[in-house]
Amino acid sequence: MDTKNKGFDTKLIHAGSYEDQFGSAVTPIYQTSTFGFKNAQHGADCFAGKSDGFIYTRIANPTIKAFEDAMAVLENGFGGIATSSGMSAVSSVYMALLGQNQHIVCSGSIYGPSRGVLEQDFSRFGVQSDFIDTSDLSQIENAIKENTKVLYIETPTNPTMQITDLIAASEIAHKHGVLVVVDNTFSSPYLQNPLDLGADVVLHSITKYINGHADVVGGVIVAKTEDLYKKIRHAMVYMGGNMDPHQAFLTHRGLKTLSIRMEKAQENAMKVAEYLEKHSKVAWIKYPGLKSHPQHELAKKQMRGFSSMISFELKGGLESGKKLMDNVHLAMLAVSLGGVETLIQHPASMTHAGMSKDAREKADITDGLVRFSVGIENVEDIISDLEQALAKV
Ligand code: LCS
Repeated sequence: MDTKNKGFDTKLIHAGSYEDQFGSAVTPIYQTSTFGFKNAQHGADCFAGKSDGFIYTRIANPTIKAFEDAMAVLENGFGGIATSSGMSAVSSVYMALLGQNQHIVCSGSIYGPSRGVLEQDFSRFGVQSDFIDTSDLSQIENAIKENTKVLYIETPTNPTMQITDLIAASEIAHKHGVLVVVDNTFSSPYLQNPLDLGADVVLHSITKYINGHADVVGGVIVAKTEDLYKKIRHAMVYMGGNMDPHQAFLTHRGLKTLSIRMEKAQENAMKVAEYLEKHSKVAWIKYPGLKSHPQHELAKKQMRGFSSMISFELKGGLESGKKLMDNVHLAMLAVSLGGVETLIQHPASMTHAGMSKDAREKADITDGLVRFSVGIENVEDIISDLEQALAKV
């Protein structure tokens, strides 16, 4: 269905849906590794790109394509590329856009492995990386070098919730011929469209808000132009990082309720953030929806809501944080985020444990920081769970 001039929710439900011979309401799971050609010429034409036919599921598959097409529509890009995990999306983009003796500038506080794979693995192939506070535009300007090819931004950052001005950051990068890649996992396209704000490539761990049900690991990339789309798809296909049809089916099913899940989650998050901000045992809290957040005004301008991720530290730091995490019952002590269930975790010893303490400190990931992913349960229950756990701290 052509959803071009339709609203976001209509796009969520109908983009990437195609009629088949049975009139299926949703794209079925095409659980097949390969596709037969009509004849030798058809096979040759498929490989030469002269025919649209499917070839082999690592290259493309109807169930995966339906999800990719939906994401391309939702992010206003040329095309989507679904991947086996969020990290596969991140690595495919690095692989496609970086080479020997080339340089990437990244937000300092990004998901630990998105940084680690550059420092520990891409560095072995001569890729150079620098990590800065991209919410400070002068740091971007200063970090760009002659050989810089990519500016990689998370906004809000995981887990420090810093917001980068995407329009201004993209202007600086483009002035120097640098491509802008944005990890939009924390916002989802419901709240923010980086390609509309100047970025060239947007990616997601769909494990989070896009799928939303804590039952699939996956990723997706959306490129703004055909050229970038082809480059990144080539890297993904050759590295073998494709999503599989069952993953794509579940993810596309989860995607359809993104708006209503995100609305409820962020409404809950605002109430939880207000509760924590007033609590006498809380030392500091970062939630973009609070006026106390340093980039609250920017978040209001750039995003259509504030999502449902909160970072905070208790007075008494790590020891108090551990007590809290050991005493919550409704909130699950687990990594991941953006699902229907509330989760709590400790970045310094969990998601960002792979970073050196020095790098964590520079990126404001303190030892006492606790990260809270607010779900869509009754908010009174989430708050009373926190209340009883905080009483034990
Ligand atoms: N980008 C961001 C912003 C993430 O938060 C994650 C995972 C990834 C990429 C990688 O995605 P994955 O391969 O796991 O699908 N973040 C996690 C987190 O904060 N806790 O557990 C996983």
